[in-house]
Amino acid sequence: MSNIISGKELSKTIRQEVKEEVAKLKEKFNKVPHLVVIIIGEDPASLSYVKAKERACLRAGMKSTLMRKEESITEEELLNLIHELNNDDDVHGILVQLPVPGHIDDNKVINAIKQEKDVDGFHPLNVASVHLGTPGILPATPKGIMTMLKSTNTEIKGKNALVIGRSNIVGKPVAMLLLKEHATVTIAHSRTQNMKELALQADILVAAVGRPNMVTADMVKEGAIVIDVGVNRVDDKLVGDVDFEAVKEKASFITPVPGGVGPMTIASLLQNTIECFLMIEDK
Ligand code: L34
Repeated sequence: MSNIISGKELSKTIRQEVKEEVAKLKEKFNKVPHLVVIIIGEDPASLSYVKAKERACLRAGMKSTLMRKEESITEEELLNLIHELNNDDDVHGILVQLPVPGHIDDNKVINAIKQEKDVDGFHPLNVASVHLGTPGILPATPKGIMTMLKSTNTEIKGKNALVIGRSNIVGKPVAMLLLKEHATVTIAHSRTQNMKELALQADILVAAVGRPNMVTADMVKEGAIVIDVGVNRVDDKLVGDVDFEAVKEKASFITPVPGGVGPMTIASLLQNTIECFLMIEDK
């Protein structure tokens, strides 16, 4: 029987800490961190995520601007907007919600955001920091996952960690962060042949695939910590990548969906916005 790691509860604690920090920053600098989120198009899920980000910013006492752009925006127009925001002293963080429409090259967009304003940690220099283990802005979802793991007070050092998924946003960086904490890390993906065998050895299992019920109870080692990064919509219901009901009987800790990694992504974004603010204002 497992303990549920509530991202909802843990994120509340973090958001309260952020709120207190913002109040101190306001005293010291006479301004508060300002996050600008750009969203292109009308995808309802993306819209709900960015609205949640805006709400969290405002509740923490930060400034938030949500820029909604039409699907027809050109790459050049978007890059020009980013350049303007890069040069705007009133802006500390810039986030372009992904995915962007197919006619826009997301790499160009990510590269265009000034490193100090890269609250997502997607800029190549921030990506390099994760790989080198040097200070930098960590991508929000992996950062939230590490905060959840640490909240269990179990040792990561020497444990077998399996990360299923190799995306630039989650799989690759989370593997690097686990490695930094001295886990023995394996990255599995859609072409992995002995998935079950690898999974059964994992003390820490991170599923970031985007496939409902991909991780079943027969794949999970007794006592493992299971982190579910999936956000899949099935018949209007949100489910993760893990067969939660069955797996929770075997895991020592497990994260739910909703109320797990998602809220932690948002809380970590707020922490990153403070870090960017300090890089810009506290020189
Ligand atoms: N640039 N694009 C950029 N940065 C990001 O960090 C993201 N991501 C991912 C998609 N694109 C991005 C997010 O914000 C995924 N993501 C995200 C953030 C929050 C939540 C889910 C995905 C979240 O709060 N999920 C809630 C449920 C929300 C609902 O019901 O729709 C949860 O409890 O999991």
